[in-house]
Amino acid sequence: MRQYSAFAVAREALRYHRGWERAWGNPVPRTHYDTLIIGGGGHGLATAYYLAKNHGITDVGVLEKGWLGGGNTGRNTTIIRSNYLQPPSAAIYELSRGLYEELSQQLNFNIMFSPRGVLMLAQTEHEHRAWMRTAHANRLAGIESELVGPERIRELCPIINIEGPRYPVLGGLWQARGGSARHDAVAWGYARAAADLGVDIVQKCEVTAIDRREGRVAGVRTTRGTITCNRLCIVVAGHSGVLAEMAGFRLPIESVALQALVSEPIKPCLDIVVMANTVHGYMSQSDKGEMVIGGGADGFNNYTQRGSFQHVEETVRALVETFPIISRLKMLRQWGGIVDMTGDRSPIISRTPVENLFVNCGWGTGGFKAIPGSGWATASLIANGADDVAGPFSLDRFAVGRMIDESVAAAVAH
Ligand code: FAD
Ligand code: PYC
Repeated sequence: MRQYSAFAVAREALRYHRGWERAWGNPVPRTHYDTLIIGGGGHGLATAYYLAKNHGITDVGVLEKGWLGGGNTGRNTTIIRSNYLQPPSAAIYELSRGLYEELSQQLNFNIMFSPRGVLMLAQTEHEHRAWMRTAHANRLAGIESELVGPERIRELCPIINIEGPRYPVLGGLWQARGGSARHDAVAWGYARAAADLGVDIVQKCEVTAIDRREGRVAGVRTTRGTITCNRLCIVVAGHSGVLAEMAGFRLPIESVALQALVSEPIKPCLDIVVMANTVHGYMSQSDKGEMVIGGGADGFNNYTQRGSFQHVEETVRALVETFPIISRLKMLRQWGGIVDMTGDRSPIISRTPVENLFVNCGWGTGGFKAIPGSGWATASLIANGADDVAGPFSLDRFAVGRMIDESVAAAVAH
């Protein structure tokens, strides 16, 4: 693979950009791989990349039923932070945030990481206490975050209505090194770097059945033929329950729509990410000037990738209350993704009842920020059979009651 660089851009400019090669290939799927990954979202692609990069396992196929990043990875609002409460979460999200800082250089692909800072407002006494507890826990875990008061919030975000008609802003949890990145660039960057190391990325290839032999995984049947494998990892977010059923076991996952919308572009007015969880809305401004807006998840299970109308209304009402200057904006577009929710709002990275079949899911409303760390830990679990970071997120926690409760840190109403 040729390096992307300023020189490459200059060279191509001189020859009408005719010399760029494909970022990744379009291989016909082979009939056997050592390791198969189902799902070409950020987590599946990052897992493939770190299998090759960290463990030298390159006989890997990634099977994606649609296009890369066409699931939640390309539908999310790109918030990156690591200010979670419990030690296992702090470990994986901070690993991830740290990897994001270097990812453009590591992948030689500009993922437009923008550490602009993430502010989570406290608009009730209860929320204020919760963030105070999180700030203490973060300090113990070595994560930089701080509790800030209304004056500092006014400086960080002049457009905020501090007095608030219903919920005045009492303070907030500020993570200065949080931020955002370009979501589909993360998928494309991992895909390109993994393909360069020998991984086959196969799009338009839906897995329709999972074959087992004597309790072990044997392979998959797909819309492009049968493929055998030694190891299989299911990384399909909202469709995890469907794939687990194909393999003969059940997951403690519910699939619900989470939606987002963007406004028409306006001049720069917000240079941080703000989450107002009491009123159920959050907002940032994209490089194009659009206000990127989201709220809580839908209240019923479904697979529609749309979201319900009343949620748009509720979210916008909450944000107009918090940022009155957006009241005259027009909505440009709206979309939804199907998120995979666990009861404790923490992910599952685990072996399964089927030998050599692994699962990575349950990221719910918050897995974009986790892509690098999750891929790193999942690759290590697959390669070595165990991993310290992934360990606490194993499936058996639901059987023995070792929950990792992140319902507050998840920060999106469910
Ligand atoms: P996906 O990106 O969904 O990838 C799974 C892939 O599996 C899909 O491409 C799908 O086509 C494929 N697949 C499914 N079934 C099959 C099959 N049978 N065969 C082959 N392929 C199959 N997280 C944050 O950290 N910050 C945010 O600000 C944030 N905002 C969000 C806003 C919205 C509106 C949504 C919907 C989500 C948000 N999230 C956020 C959550 C985040 O997007 C997800 O947790 C993350 O993208 C999950 O990545 P993934 O790779 O696991 O899943
Ligand atoms: O996990 O920070 C998050 C998040 C914000 C919006 C959706 N998820």
